[in-house]
Order: sequence, then C-alpha cells, then structure tokens
Amino acid sequence: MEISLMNQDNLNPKNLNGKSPNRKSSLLKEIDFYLVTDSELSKKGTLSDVKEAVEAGCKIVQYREKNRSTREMISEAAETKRICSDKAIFLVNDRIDVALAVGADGVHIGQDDMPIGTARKLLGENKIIGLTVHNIDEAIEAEKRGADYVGLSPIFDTATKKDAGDGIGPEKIQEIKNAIRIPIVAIGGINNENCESVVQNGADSLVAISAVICSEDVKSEIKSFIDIIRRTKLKKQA
Ligand code: TZP
Ligand code: MG
Repeated sequence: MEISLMNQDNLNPKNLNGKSPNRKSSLLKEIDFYLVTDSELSKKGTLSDVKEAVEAGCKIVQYREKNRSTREMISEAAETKRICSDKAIFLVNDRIDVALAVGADGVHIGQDDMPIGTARKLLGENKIIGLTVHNIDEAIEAEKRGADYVGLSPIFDTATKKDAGDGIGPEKIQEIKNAIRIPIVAIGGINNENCESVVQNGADSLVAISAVICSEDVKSEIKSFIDIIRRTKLKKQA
C-alpha cells in the first residue's frame, strides 16, 4: 500500500476499530502494554518489533528514534504507522514535525521538549499528546496544560536511558494516580517480575523497552506482559 504523507489521520471514524473520532480518552483507556521503539537496543529492528507488538495485541506504539536523519525517520515512521493501521495508536517521540508529516495519532514529549501548549497549537485538539513527568507536581501541571496522558519516569533504575535518574518506586504511582484523572503510563526498569506491582499501584499502562526488544521472542514477551497487566487490573477491580 502506498503511503501518502499528507492528510492522514488515524483518528478518523473508519480507524481504530471503528471508534468515533476525537475519542482520545476512550482510546487511551484501552491501552495496557505500550511499545517504545529503540533501534540501538533492538535485536531484530524497529519495524520487526512494531509488527510483533501489534500481532501480540499491543494497542499503542511510540516511534522513538535518536540516530536517524529526518528523511529516514519519516520513511520509518510512515511504515510504523502502516503496521499500526487500525490496531494501535501510533505516536512519535519528540518530533512534532515527523508526527505531522506522516499523520501520526500524536506525540510523546519530555519536559525539555517543545512546550505542550505550542505542540497543541501545531497538532490540534484531536491529536494525543503524552508528557513525561517525574513527580506529582509535574503530573498535575501536565494535566492542567492539556496532556492526554503522562509517562511517569523512571519507576525503577534503568540503564536504557542514561539520564533517567533514580527509580521513584512503584508506590509513588498511587500518590500521583490520586492527584490526576488522565492515564498514567509507567516507564523505567520494568520487567516481568516487577510489572504486577506497577499495575497494582495504579499504572494504567506500562513500557518495558529492554525486557522486550532485547529478547529473542518479542511477541511472546509482550503477550506475557499483556497477560499480567490484564490479570492484575481484573484482580484490582474484584
Ligand atoms: N524514558 C524514561 S526511562 C526510559 C525512557 C525512554 C527507558 C526505559 O527502558 P527500560 O529498558 O524499560 O528500562
Ligand atoms: Mg524527549
């Protein structure tokens, strides 16, 4: 299928399982395992990881690329969007221009990236904007400024992001959960063993980069995360 880089919007009525447009919050309510790509760590490559993630049932993918030219990023992001099709929300890390060029569903930005109000003006109301936060004050501010979800980082110590800082511990999630209404995506040092505690403490979704993309079988790793996340959410509701 040829990818046009103009006028694409995954949040249209025909996409994302036929859900009506602009229902960002309802789409985000359905996410459990959240894939963030990393071409440096990946064993099989970003596009293979995205494909296996979507096949495993992952409903949100963030294309995060630090070492490619803009041209290469646009090409890879367009292909990532094609793989996500109507099955997964597709976001671009940092690069609002790349997100706009390929018609992504939104972006994920950090505290030092473009201010969220500026990003919102460029992207419009209908796109998803996720913001990385490290504490309760940043989380409250993110919600106030119109973030659609927060990425809370880092929950545990991690070697994947050198400047991530020390893990805040899963108990902090609960405190932040009580302070904001938008979804919390937990990130940093999460693996199969500690992921239950992350969901138990109130994370709506979680990212595990190295635990997934350094493995031999990305699809089965993600399936296993999805299984733990869903079972823990059900346990919490019971
Ligand atoms: N942002 C905060 S921590 C992190 C990013 C991108 C890395 C998470 O990687 P891992 O391997 O899941 O600890
Ligand atoms: Mg960033």
